[in-house]
Amino acid sequence: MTNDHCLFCRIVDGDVPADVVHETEHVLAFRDVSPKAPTHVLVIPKRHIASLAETDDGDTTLLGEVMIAARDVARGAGIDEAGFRIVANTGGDGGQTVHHLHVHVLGGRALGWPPG
Ligand code: DGP
Repeated sequence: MTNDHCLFCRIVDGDVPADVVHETEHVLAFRDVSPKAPTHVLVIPKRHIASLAETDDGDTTLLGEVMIAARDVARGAGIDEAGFRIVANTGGDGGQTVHHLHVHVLGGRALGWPPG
């Protein structure tokens, strides 16, 4: 189920355009509008879940599908062998700004650590 007030739900519904790079029955992946690396893709469950903190134990399969999709995005971008990063900003201190669970797939350059 999607949420009319959620930006990423509107992307799922096709009401807001996005550069989709990968899609499965339950998962969508599209390029971040403000890329922080040569490859910067967001992978989301199509169903509205506000954040990782809002998941429950019944979401295990869906979360696995999100991670497998992130792997496939990395493979598709040709960054899987060089390395890449998965980030799930969660809540205020986590820096989450869009409240629909998403993982960032970042790569194509050497990434610094720790994050800010
Ligand atoms: P976060 O800060 O982890 O909640 O990341 C949200 C990301 O969403 C941020 O990197 C920018 C991206 N973003 C915000 N609005 C849009 C949009 O309309 N389209 C796309 N493709 N990305 C967006």
